[in-house]
Amino acid sequence: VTGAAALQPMVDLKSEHLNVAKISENGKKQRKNWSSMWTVLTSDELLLYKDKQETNVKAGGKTDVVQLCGAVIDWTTEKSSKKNVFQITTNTGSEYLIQSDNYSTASKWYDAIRKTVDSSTKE
Ligand code: I3S
Repeated sequence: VTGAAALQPMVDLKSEHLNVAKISENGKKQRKNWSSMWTVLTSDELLLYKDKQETNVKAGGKTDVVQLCGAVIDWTTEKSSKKNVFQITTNTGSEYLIQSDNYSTASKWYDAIRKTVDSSTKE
């Protein structure tokens, strides 16, 4: 899914601000830098925006795109001292930590992303 179709969020999950730190890109370790991102889950991608307003910008507004096909998602207590942190590792070797201080928010996103990983990987 590309372009306008990728901007169509799944209806059953709200877009929301989550704390995100990209810790490696294509297998190359990066310095951890947490930032609050506006996250949107589509049928096969997690879209990351600097803020909510950017979702209205059709081109170039996306800060990052996490490809969920073939990705692995797991809770982690080792990669951060923060609570409620899960990691997404993409099939190209990029690693993201995602966190919310609110457990129900974090687990709701974990469950939805894991389902999306499973369904997009089977296709
Ligand atoms: O894994 P680290 O290096 O302990 O992660 C911390 C750093 O990213 C730190 O930034 P500086 O390297 O600029 O000090 C952040 O402020 C911390 O939040 C990171 O640790 P946590 O445990 O919060 O993920």
